[in-house]
Amino acid sequence: MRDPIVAVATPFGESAIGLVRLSGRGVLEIAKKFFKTRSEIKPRHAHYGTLVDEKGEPIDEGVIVYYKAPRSYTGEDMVEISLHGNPLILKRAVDLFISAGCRLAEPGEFTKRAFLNGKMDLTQAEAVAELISAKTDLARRVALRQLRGDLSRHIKPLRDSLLELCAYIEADIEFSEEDIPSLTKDQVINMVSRVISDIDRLLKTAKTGKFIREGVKLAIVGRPNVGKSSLFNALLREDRAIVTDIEGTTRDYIEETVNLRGIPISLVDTAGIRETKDPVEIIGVRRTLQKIEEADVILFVVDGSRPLTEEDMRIYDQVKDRNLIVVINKIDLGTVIPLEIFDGHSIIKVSALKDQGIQDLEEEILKKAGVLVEEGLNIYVSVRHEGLLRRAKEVLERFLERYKEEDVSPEIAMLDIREAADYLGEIVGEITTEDILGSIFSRFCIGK
Ligand SMILES: Nc1nc2c(ncn2[C@@H]2O[C@H](COP(=O)(O)OP(=O)(O)O)[C@@H](O)[C@H]2O)c(=O)[nH]1
Ligand SMILES: [Mg+2]
Repeated sequence: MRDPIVAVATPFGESAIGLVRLSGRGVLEIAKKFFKTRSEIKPRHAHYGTLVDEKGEPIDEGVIVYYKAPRSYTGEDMVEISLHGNPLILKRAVDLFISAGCRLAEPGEFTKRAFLNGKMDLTQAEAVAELISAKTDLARRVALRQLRGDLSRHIKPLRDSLLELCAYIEADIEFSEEDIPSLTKDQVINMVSRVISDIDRLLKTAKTGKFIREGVKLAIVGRPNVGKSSLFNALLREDRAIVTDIEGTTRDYIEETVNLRGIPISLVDTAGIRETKDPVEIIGVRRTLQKIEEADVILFVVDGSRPLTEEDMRIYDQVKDRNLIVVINKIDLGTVIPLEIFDGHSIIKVSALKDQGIQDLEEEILKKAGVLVEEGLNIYVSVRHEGLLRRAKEVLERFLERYKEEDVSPEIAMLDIREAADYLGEIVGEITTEDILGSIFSRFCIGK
């Protein structure tokens, strides 16, 4: 068992209950020094008791639960003490346990230990953080499925079949003289091709997986007064941005997130990108340009009830090569502008004021972003998984290409297939390094 660690597992601030968590060698003894119960503490039982300081003075009352290894979250001996959620009390408790031999846990250290002790694999450990930070119900569902091992159940068989292939090839090398049935060239090609097509199926979920986790970035641009802020509010279904008929009202961008069918969409209402001498507005314009740069989808808004202006066209020129939706606003006033100018782009007509066409626009946003939420599909790979899947696929494709054409020596074939298997192993954490673990767990909060 590893050295004892301690942390507060609940958020900082006043709350009904705050939880202090300990894990590692001797934590029950450490806890008992400062948490006094009447009866003896039994594993998996809740015991009422008193937290006391070095002099035996009571600090708070609470409940302790002891989880004996290996039947705990981390797989080690663990103690969880629920106290009143006062930051002073919780800090005091942590300090006392530190004085008794604990060390303050690093971010994600409990979950890291759960991984190191084989309680969960790496995709499941990642899912813990995702479950905590999920911003939509879909994101929560996807995280929970990953936590339950759905992604691993797809990755592991792929890795296993590559390892099996390696074993065959290895047997061929070692017993080449003997009469052991070995794989035909076609069989090898089939096995590898099947793995590649399974990898492809997973890769197809990557884009949506990224959007489910990180959201789609959407920037609303257009000259002043076309109705950007009104559209922003209509998509948000509330009045967040100030709407006026005075030009340049929105001097800086405003950002809010809406949930479109489970995908968090972060909407940015931009300041009009116009030339100006006003120093405040200059900063707004600069920051706006940055937001436009980062956007996955851009809504270019024009006022359909008036002829297009030079300024409209100047802004259009700046964004026309991007992933763009042209929004013709104010259709309640009729449209006078020729739409051919925007040929090649999706065009959606709306009235932000009268709430017309907003649903069509929402559909188009998801389509433009490339979101593919399939009914019944329960895994969406993350950016980290995607990178490793791509590398595995590249290696296998390179191998197949050569293997089909020439006599690849079994030693070389082994190397390639082994490399691909290792990339898949890195996804689930069968293959790992301190660096990989560090970059994953440092993103966790303390106490998790
Ligand atoms: N008739 C009509 N007026 C609109 C519509 N959308 C916005 N407006 C009006 O246009 C003016 C400018 O709107 P605003 O959202 O502030 O434009 P922004 O400068 O592009 O952010 C306001 O008076 C709005 O009420 C619409 O769909 N129809
Ligand atoms: Mg505005």
